[in-house]
Amino acid sequence: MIKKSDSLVFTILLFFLFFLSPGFGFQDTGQEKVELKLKLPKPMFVGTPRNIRSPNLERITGKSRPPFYVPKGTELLSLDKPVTSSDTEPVIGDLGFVTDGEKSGEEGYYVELGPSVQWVQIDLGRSCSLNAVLIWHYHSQARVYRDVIVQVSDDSDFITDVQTIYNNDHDNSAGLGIGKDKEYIETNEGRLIDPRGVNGRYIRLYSRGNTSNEMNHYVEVEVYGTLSK
Ligand SMILES: [Ca+2]
Ligand SMILES: [Ca+2]
Repeated sequence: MIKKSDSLVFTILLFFLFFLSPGFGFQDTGQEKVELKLKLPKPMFVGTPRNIRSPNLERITGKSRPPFYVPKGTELLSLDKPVTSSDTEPVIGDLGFVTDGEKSGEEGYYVELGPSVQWVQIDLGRSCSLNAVLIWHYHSQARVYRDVIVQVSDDSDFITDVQTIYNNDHDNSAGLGIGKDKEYIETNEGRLIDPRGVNGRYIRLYSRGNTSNEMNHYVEVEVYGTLSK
């Protein structure tokens, strides 16, 4: 004979088996995640730089970035997409370098914009749900770019509906508001920003010089996501 307490235990067990079964998606939002596969350029320097001083710099671990997971179906959206900039006549290189897929740290692969606050902007062509943004400013030398701010909008002028997905301007020297993110040293890994699925057609990236000089540079920016429904 089955006791009442036994059947209760059985019911609880069934309950957990159902909710924890694969595919139910109880532990997240039901969206299957896969590792984001990246093609990294070869490193241009080795070792951990120790001579860089900056008040908002993240702790240097010397470790490589752990795998990053994105919703299944996420793809590279930015390749060869049009790029505009606050500096319409770059000092070196071409704005097209930002999305041409070339990420080498060698000479001839970066675009150089003028000093002070400058931005580049990528037009994805239509509104997308964004799952990862990777930035390589310049990785042939250990340096920190100032006031790295990344925004997403459906407005090409970034006046309305602007969402900030990264801001390491801790003292508001770029004038776009104080950010809580940390400054970091450029490497061949690029900087990975998690936009957490925000929607937008345009991505705008700001900077204000770097620890080596006053200029602003981009080797490549990659934007990963899915087309918005
Ligand atoms: Ca490039
Ligand atoms: Ca600042």
